[in-house]
Amino acid sequence: MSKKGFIFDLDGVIVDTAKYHFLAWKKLAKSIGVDFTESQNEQLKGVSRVKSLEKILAWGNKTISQEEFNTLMAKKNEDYLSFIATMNEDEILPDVPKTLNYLIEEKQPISLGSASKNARTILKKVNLYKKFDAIVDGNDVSKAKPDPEVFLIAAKLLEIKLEDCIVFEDSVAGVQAANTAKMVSIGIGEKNVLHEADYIFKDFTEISEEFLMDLIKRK
Ligand code: B16
Ligand code: MG
Repeated sequence: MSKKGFIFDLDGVIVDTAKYHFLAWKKLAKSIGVDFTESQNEQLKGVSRVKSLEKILAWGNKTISQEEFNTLMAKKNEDYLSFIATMNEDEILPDVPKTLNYLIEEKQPISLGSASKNARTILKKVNLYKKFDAIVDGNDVSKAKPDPEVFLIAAKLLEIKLEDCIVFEDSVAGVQAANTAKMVSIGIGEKNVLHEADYIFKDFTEISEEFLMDLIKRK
């Protein structure tokens, strides 16, 4: 049986923490007199904490000192951590465990590929940590999505060629990163937002075992 490398983004793919990032950024932006829209929020998905704050400041035409920047980043993370404090298995998105279990049964290597520095904490909270052969998160990379670094490291750890890797992503930046790495990109979310992906599904309930098997057998 051939092996492919299956790489999962975390926020918005495995768990719906995207809503907590949104709430925390909204609160922070409001505190400095900046507002942003839902569509601007799409541009924050998959993007590192530093890059996200830079974008919000640019939207609000704000310049601040490095010290203030660091304070705001810490504040955002504090709020975010308080939102995720009570997370448990109930917050795993539909059919994610089913998909992971199927791939494990089929002996396919699986990695996390997330921009979040909180990824390991979250995976442990929702009890999925042990399902992954490799974990690459915001602590392991120096370049944020859409740079493909996070997925390149995942492929290396799984010992799978780039073109044999399949990435599940909910963000535009992440889909672009997967495409740049010449991996198969599977968008999880809205068609009009993720149109650059090779395949798009609303969520994992739309992904059949036949489809996963076709990916495994793909030449
Ligand atoms: P943190 P993903 C990303 O995770 C989020 O989508 C993005 O909104 C967030 O800013 C980024 O992680 C950094 O997260 O502040 O926890 O380090 O979607 O790549 O799993
Ligand atoms: Mg995401």
